[in-house]
Amino acid sequence: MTDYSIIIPAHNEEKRIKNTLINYVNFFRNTGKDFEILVVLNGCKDNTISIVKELENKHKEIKHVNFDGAIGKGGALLEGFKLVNGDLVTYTDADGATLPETLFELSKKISDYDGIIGSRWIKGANILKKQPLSRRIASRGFNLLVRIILGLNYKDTQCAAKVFKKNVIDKIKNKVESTNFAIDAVLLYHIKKEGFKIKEEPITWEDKEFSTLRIRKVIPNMFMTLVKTRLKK
Ligand SMILES: Nc1nc2c(ncn2[C@@H]2O[C@H](COP(=O)(O)OP(=O)(O)O)[C@@H](O)[C@H]2O)c(=O)[nH]1
Ligand SMILES: [Mg+2]
Repeated sequence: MTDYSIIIPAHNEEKRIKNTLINYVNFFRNTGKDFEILVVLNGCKDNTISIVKELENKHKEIKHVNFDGAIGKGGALLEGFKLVNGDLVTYTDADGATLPETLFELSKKISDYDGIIGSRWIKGANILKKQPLSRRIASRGFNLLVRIILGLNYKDTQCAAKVFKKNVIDKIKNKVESTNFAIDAVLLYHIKKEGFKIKEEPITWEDKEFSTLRIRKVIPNMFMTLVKTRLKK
């Protein structure tokens, strides 16, 4: 039995992923929980794959899958959901913005909820380093769109610190299509539609350099994804 599945989507992460994987393995070994870390890669043009393979050979908890197609962050998460077995299915970023202890503490608060999502925008959040101003503005704009288009009442759908019970993921994984950065909001939309209870909790978080997200490029796609998600029966 696996207690925790930790999915990490990764694209050109040679500068950030090694520390993150080592921190996660070391931390979770000390929790005494059974865990697996699944790195879902696609389209890497740098050294990420060999870095991940090397760590996979050293640490039995780390696995990876690699896809040729441009499946995006969303597609990577959806592929990851098909492959994991943990009682709790969690995901985070390769950049290490969410520390393993933060994800673990979050998961401990799940109790009767079906999922628990980390939030940088509710009272009590501890932001060690803020995102650049342009990203913070985009974040609030996107949050407004998520509220208007999807009717979700969360302050931060996009934070890479999510914990769900396995049955939640099993129920929705085949209903979700988004392959881009809007995946978080789309997942939460379907989860709400199924009547699951999700709690938003403040977390400790630190912005990291070398973001893979180019806002001007992705915002139109993310917007269209929200609209399509809402219009689909
Ligand atoms: N597999 C896969 N992962 C991706 C893709 N684009 C972004 N990611 C990963 O998604 C996560 C979020 O990206 P990140 O650069 O941290 O975005 P930010 O935190 O919003 O600035 C990181 O782990 C990225 O490596 C993609 O096209 N495919
Ligand atoms: Mg990130």
